[in-house]
Amino acid sequence: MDEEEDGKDWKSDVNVEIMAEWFCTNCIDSNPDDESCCGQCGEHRNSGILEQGYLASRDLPEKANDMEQRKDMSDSEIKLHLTFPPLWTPQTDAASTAIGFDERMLLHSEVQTKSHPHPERPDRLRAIMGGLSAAGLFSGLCCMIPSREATLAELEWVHSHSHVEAVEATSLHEASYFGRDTYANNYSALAARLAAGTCIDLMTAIVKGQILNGFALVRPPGHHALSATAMGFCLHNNAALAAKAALSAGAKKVMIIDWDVHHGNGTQEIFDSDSSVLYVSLHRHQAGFFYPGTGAASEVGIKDGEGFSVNIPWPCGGIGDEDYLFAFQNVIMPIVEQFAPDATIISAGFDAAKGDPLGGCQVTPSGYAHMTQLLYSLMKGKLLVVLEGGYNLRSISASAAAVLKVLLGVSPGEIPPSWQPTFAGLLAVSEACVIQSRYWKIDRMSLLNMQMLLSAAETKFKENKNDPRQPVSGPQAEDQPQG
Ligand code: X5A
Ligand code: ZN
Repeated sequence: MDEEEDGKDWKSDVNVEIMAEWFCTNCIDSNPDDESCCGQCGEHRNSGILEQGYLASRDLPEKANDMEQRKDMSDSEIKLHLTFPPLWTPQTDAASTAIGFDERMLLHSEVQTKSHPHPERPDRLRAIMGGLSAAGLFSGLCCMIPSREATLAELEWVHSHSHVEAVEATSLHEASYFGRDTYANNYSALAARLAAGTCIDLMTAIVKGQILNGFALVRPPGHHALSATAMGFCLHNNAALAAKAALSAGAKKVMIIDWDVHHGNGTQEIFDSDSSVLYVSLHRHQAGFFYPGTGAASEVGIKDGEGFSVNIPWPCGGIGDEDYLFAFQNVIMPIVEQFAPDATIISAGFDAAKGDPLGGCQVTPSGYAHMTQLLYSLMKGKLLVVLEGGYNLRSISASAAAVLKVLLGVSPGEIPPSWQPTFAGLLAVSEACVIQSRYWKIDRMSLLNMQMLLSAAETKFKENKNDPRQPVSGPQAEDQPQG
């Protein structure tokens, strides 16, 4: 009543903004103003994801959520408002699962100058943290290790001095860029040091047996960061730093398995000639036309490191659980068993997940759980999971929860025997097998089996309009029961 009389409701048409589109909070796709649900992922425009629902970041006062106001808060004041206070004490029993997280990593965000929001956004960590809490996986089940900033000397374990300086220098500017897609603001260098330090400490605690395993919920991501270059949303290479930490804590052989949908060109480069670190990656490659373009099956490492890079390059998008698990069973696990790592790091991007706006693949939480379980069994639980990419909030929350469950000892059970690779998956896996058999024992029967499947599938492939995503039928389906 009052308002109407005051005329507060009335808007002059001078300042009315014409809102022609809105961006989905869940997947950042743009939608026309007259649509109420996202055409890409189905999220309702006002679903309240992050603001009210189970994905909300609890207890954070408005002040701490507001970048502008937060600038005036001291470090200790920000710490006071931490949603999840550190619970870890050095005597934690060795069966525990630790989470690494620090809300200051949310301060790294793109100063909005573009028409479209950047996919690598603070909400990613809010969504995952909220999702894990809602799944009941936090309280009582996990512990948190205190976050720590990596020192500049530690960053130079894998990066050049000038790279470290270049990243540090961004804190003096409100907005900087490394290339077109890798942004920094005043807080990015801090966030990147925290991400790296958290990974280093989790890895060290695992190798020393203080905790069983850990999940580093960190950003900015790391696997594209080269020794001298920030790129692909990555500033410092968190997984590579964790590998160095494992070596300096006494591990002799470290494995990094990278299931982010993009090839981890940074990690591969850093350990290219190093035989103490085995780098394994599954990624969408498309003959080099998918970002960042590297990661062909023929890239196997150089010098002493020859045979210590394993690439499984998907020829197209749309790859899902069946192909990922087929790769694990036929190339990855055999090689990992022979390498016998003392420490294993998963570069866990969730952008191969169903619904991801960048990846265009089909992996489900169950697929991520099975991959984790295979590595868990081999490593007797000793795993460090490091978050890389993943841009659909619901997909990454569900996937991270599925992985964490396995870390906590809940097995997803047997891999469904009905899972069969697609023609595209079979193509990539058999190519990797043939190349890697120069360095590792690959079971001759499974090589032969793959070759048979492949030639049978090739015929079908040509008959069925060349669809590389069609499943190939296993020998069971072809063999008629005898007698
Ligand atoms: C960490 C990650 C993707 C970069 C894509 C750049 N980066 N177009 O997923
Ligand atoms: Zn990625």
